[in-house]
Amino acid sequence: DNGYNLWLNYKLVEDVSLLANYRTQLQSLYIPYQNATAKIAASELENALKILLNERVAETKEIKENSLVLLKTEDFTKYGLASKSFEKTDAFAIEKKMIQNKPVILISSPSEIGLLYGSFKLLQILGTNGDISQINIQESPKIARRILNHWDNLDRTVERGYAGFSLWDWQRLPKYIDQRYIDYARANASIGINGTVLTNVNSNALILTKEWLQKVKALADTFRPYGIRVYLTARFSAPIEIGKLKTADPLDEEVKTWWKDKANEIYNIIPDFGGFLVKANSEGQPGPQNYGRNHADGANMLAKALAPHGGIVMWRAFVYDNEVPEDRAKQAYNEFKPLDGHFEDNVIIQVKNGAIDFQPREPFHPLFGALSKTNTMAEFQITQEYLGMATNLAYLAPLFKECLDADTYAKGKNSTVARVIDGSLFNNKISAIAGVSNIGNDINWCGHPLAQSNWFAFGKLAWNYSLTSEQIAREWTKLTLHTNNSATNEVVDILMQSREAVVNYMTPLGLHHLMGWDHHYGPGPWIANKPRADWTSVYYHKADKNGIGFNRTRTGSDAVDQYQPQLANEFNSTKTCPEKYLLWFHHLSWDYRLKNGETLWNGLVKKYYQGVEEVWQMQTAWNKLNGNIDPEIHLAVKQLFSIQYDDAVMWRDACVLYFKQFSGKPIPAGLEKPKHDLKYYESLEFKYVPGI
Ligand code: BDP
Repeated sequence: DNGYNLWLNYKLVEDVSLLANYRTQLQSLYIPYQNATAKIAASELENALKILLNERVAETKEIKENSLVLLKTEDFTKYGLASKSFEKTDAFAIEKKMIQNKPVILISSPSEIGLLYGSFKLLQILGTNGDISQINIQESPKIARRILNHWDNLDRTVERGYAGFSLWDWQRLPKYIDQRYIDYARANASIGINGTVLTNVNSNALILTKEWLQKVKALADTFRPYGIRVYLTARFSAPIEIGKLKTADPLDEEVKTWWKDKANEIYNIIPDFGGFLVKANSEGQPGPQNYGRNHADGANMLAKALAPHGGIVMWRAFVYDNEVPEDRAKQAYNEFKPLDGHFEDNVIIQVKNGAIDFQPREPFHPLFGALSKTNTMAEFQITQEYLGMATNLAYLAPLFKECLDADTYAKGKNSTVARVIDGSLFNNKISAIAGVSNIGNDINWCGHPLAQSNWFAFGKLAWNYSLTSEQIAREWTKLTLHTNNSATNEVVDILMQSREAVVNYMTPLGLHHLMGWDHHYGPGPWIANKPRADWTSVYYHKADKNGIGFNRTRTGSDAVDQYQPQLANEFNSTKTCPEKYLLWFHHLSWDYRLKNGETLWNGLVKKYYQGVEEVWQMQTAWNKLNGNIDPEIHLAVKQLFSIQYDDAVMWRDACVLYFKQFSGKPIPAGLEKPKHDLKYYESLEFKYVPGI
């Protein structure tokens, strides 16, 4: 198994009685629709059932006993069914029903795409050997737009991509439709993802030219029947670069007209185009501030161009200007909070899960809940830029959920981030969630065979953020690896501890931004003296002989007060600040006592050692699974764990030795000593790491 089939890796049901039960209930298929999406649902079901049941479940022209029936709700009365209503058009139900006095399993939805989602759901139930005898489920997505962000460049390199080159073969588009595009769409539809931004946020205006839009159209046409809309990144200076205008000032009439015309052109070619994703005035990208305008001026100008066509603007809050702030964690809030209420209805502010930058652990971004009059969406990074790329295992559902489940207190208790972004807390018109894709043209899509679980988890949580990380891990494992019960438990345990292990050997106790310069792979707590202070590590950890940590309390940068008072107070005091965020919010002496009575120095060092120990545990547990997992996948992951172990030791030793210079204290007794000195780690280069 080379991993190509992802979680659509169907296999004959092994349990003989369960197989017999499935066969009895799924004897034929009835789908009275002919559009492309319905045909896909039929063929997905037929193809999968042929493998799962080792039997052909053929389509029939009328409903037979024990068939699988797919019906849109608008046709219920025709079949003598009581009417049923769903809140969302892509919702679905799967239930045992009598139709025309025949027992059937009915998948119903207001739309064909809902029928496709329901079909995939049923296949997932069968693939995890669920009971369908009394099946009765109803599902409705909580967030309307569930979007992958590809940081793919037009030359097919992928920014922060560790799984090969971009899937989009621009050179052969639009005439050549790679099977890969179809398989990509299938995988996404099977987990409810319904949007894709094809291009990098550090964008190239070329994509908006006539010739390139034809290529985009070919992809949009391919994805459409799978319910996936295409979006593009819009380079703010495009009117100058491809429009030959002298300015890109958002208040300039010619500029406004240029974008209106561009939107008209795009919608002529791609009628269901989703809209633009914009990174402006951030890391050198052009934006409205170049013309003395603010983010609302820029976003609204684009929004007005898209509005007549139903398009949206996802305007990123990941911004920082040329001035190095005292605390970068405060910048996005400072820029966007005053603009709350100034954005058009079809603008949504895309906020990273944390205020710095996709670190192994960050408290949730204070902008969540702070914009009560503005649509807000979350951006997660599925690709592991800061968590060991595609060599280290870090199952990210726990990271995603830490943010989604966090309570902002914006409207009292239970004002979770999830309720901000699903639009329910502030009654927003649009709701969305984005994940920066970890997908490339590697045979197994994501580089690390187990990193597919992160794509899967993102889709599952985007659909239903109430699922637990463990439920998702279990489902992914069974569908993908076909493990028996005890092996499933083992794999789930490995997945569930993996992200915390990475936090422990990279950035425990609230530390952040300790990674090596530019590549972001290995350790670099010593990084200093770079073009901007907030691109260095010393800016963030502030270690000196007196202690370590960023003082974001009221005696420091006061970032705590960007949160609601309950949280601000909690974070502000060492007594109540969760230890996982301790050094994020506090600068503390090396002798500070942790909750377990240890000194900060000893506790910090022990966390680093614990991280390595946890990798060793995962590695050992995985090695024992030999024989229970497909050999190709087992070997691949085994080798990756051995790399991860060495990486973890490197991170631990480099960080511990580096901080030891300041603490002046020994590594606690009983812990193995680093094999090299600090100089050795400082001299390591990562020339062969992709993405540099
Ligand atoms: C940073 C990445 C950089 C991205 C940037 C962003 O290092 O490659 O362009 O995020 O999100 O973490 O815009």
